[in-house]
Amino acid sequence: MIDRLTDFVSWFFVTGDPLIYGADVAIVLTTAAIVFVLTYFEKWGWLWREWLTTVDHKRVGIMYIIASLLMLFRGGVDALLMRTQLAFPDLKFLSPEHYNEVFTTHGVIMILFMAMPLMFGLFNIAVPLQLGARDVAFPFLNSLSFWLFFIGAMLFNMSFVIGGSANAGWLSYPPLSEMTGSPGVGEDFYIWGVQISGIGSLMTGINFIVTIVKMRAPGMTWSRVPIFTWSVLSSCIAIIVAFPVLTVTLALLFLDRFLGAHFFTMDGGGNAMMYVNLIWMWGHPEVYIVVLPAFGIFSEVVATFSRKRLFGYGSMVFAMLSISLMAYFTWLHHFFTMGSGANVNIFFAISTMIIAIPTGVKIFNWLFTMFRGRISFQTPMLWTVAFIPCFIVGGMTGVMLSVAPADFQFHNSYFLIAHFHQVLIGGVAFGYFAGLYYWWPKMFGFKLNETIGKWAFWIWNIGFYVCFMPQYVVGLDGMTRRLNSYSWDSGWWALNFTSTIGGFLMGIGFLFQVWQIAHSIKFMEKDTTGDPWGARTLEWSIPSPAPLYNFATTPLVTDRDDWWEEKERIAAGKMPKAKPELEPIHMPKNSPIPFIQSICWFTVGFGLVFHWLWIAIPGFIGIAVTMLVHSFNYDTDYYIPVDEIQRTEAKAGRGA
Ligand code: HEM
Ligand SMILES: [Cu+2]
Repeated sequence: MIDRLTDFVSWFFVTGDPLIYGADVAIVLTTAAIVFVLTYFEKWGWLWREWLTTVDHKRVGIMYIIASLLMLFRGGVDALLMRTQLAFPDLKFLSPEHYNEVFTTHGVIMILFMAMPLMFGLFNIAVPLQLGARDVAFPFLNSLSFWLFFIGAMLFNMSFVIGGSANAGWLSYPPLSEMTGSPGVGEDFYIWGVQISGIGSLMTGINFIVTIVKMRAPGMTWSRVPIFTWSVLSSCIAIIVAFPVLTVTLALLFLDRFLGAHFFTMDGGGNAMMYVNLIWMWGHPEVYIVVLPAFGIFSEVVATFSRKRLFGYGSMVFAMLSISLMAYFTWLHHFFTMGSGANVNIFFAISTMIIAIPTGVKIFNWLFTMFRGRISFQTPMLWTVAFIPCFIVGGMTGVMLSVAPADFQFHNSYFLIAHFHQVLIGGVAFGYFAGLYYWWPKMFGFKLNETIGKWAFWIWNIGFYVCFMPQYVVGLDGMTRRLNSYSWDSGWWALNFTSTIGGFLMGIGFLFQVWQIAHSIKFMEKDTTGDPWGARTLEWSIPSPAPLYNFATTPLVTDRDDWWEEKERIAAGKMPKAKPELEPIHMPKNSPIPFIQSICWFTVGFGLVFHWLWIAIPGFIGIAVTMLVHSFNYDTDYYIPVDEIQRTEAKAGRGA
């Protein structure tokens, strides 16, 4: 009996590595600390009422952002572990098996559990406010989406200490990811972690499309929609087309593993390349899904900090929408080497090159916006200005990769790694940082410290180039990706060592950002204007942080940069726009169901990972029951009375 128990424990928990034991201890200590703090300060009720059950888009946004920054930390530690292993030839720091796990978790976490939620956080913070709306179209669904993402991320992260991590790469190609290649539970954690959070992403896509189409303030015609909101729309259109493909692909892979189906195995009539096609039919649009909103952020920031109207608004919108369409015709550039023949490769090579055109248009628009502007280099603008050259180089190397015959040389080399980090860090991460700095005062009512922010910015940037430029060279010199070790005679040491130094510099940059946040909270300088940057769109017309109901009265939009024009009118001595009488505001009620249902999803995922139906089935029942309960709940809304609105506005210094 005891033997069986110890066998089970050593199989169930990951053992044998000091790193893991360290993580075990850290997890137990952190959990204990959180429980202690919440109990000591009697904060459980507050946590439950104000956060876990909230349907307020602003709070959901903040939760997304906190979770994604934690994931940035974990993904970053993974990256530094790999860079440490590669700092010298023949190092034994990470075993080959462990290295496989680390690049897999790093890739999955960075894209799906860092970039996606940080992006959704910014959607939630900014879009309803830019539209002059009370909330998103479906606040309940919004909260459910968040919890599905969160629980998916937890499930995936858990595999670090329970059961073992996935190790077949961030896209889990078969046959490696089939039972024969990966008999452990790591792949199943991958499938269910990504699957559950993916369902959440799909619902967010639907939610924001409906919000943007239906909830614009009166007067906000399509040509007056703020550019960030346009970028969100183009990203969400790509989401609702791409994510169902991911769901189906993962479901088929799961059937292969769980029931011994043969969708992707060579025996039994399956085909592994089918998987590769399907996953990239989601995967390529996915990279545009995460970068389009970054383009939107850069556009807002560039206009605000140049104190000029965005140059080429119409072409910007057209470029973004055409990218979200063209994203579907390029997926095969990820495997030109598959052997599908010259004609197929030509089609996908050309379609990929064509995408460079709308991207180039955007770069010129940003430059022309800055041209003769009164530019102020505050942190959001710094990230934007750094992004432009970085993305140009990343884009050019992308075009190099799209030359199909040349790709036979570049494919799966460090040249590729350098390229995609250049667009993912220089485009996506820099963009979200710009957005985070930009909207931070709107979220919390105070700005982040600029001096520490500038340090963080420079360290990140220098680190970036030191880390990734050598990788282009070492890639051309023949170093392949996912390589855990190399020898002295390869001649790759100096480049790799330099790259590792750059990686650690970026880590230090991240620490500066953490310090910056902590410092800014401690020495908080409250922003009482609600518009600390002198910005242009509606979200800056209300107090910071925005009151629960956002706008005391629904704004009437008469211009693209409505708030800027209003400020100009007032400065010119004209009357501000007349505001309608206050009326009670219709609001959605908080609900515990999204949180509870996500726990049921977790149970389902966990049960299916271990093939324990006795856990999975109650989870399914729980999902059905919570859906039913919510369907028959008619007590979902309430009104904020006028006197309460008056009091809130007066407190924020606004006579309504
Ligand atoms: C913070 C600095 C970062 C460093 C130092 C870094 C470093 C690395 C390294 C060393 C690899 C493994 C290369 C290999 O052995 O094949 C890798 C892979 C990868 N990284 Fe990063 N990375 C960073 C940030 C990011 C970000 C921000 C993203 C996405 C938003 C990202 C996405 C990926 C992906 C998708 C892979 C491929 C994983 C795979 O091969 O399955 N990385 N990175
Ligand atoms: Cu692609």
